[in-house]
Amino acid sequence: MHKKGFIFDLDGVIVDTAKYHFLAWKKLANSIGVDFSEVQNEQLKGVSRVRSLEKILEWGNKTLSEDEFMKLMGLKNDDYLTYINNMDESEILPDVTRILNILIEKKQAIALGSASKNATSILRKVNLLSKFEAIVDGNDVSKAKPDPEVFLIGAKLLNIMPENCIVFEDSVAGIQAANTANMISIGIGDEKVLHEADYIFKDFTEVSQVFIEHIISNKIQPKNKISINN
Ligand code: B16
Ligand code: MG
Repeated sequence: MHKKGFIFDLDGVIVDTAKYHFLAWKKLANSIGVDFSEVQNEQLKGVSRVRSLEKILEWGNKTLSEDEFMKLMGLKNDDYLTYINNMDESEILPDVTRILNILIEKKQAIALGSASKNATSILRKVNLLSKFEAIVDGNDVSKAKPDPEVFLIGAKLLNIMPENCIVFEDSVAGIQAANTANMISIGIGDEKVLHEADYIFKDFTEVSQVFIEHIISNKIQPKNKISINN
């Protein structure tokens, strides 16, 4: 049996913390007289906290001193953490646990590749931390998605070549990062948004055991890439 590296994004893939980021950013933005839409919010998914605030300020045509910028990032995170503190296993997205258990049963390598600095505490809250062999999060990277750094570090920690890794992502930036890393990119979410992915599923209920087995045995190749090493 081949061993592959399966790298999961967190927010929007394992748990729907994207909705909490949206609520916290919107409240923060509104407090400085800026508003943004759910369509604009797509651009905040998967990108770092710093970049998120930069974008919100761009949308509102605002400039801030560095101190104010840091203060607002802190306020947003404090608000976000009030949502996180109430999380439990019931917030794991449908069939995530089923897929993780299939991968564990098949002795595949599993990592987390998230931009969030809160990733470990969220995984602990929903009781999934022990399923991951490696965690790469916002504390470990210097370049945010769409830079491939987060996934390349994940592959390295798993000791699996990037072309033998598979990324599950809900964000455009994350799919681009996986593609640049030469990994199989699997979009979880809306196909209109995630059309750059090799494969797209609405959620994990659509991902069959056979699909996973075919990836492991190299029967499924990336659609958007020229070749993959077996
Ligand atoms: P934090 P992911 C990302 O997580 C979110 O999608 C993105 O909206 C957020 O700005 C980023 O984490 C940073 O999160 O403020 O908790 O450090 O999707 O890469 O798991
Ligand atoms: Mg995400």
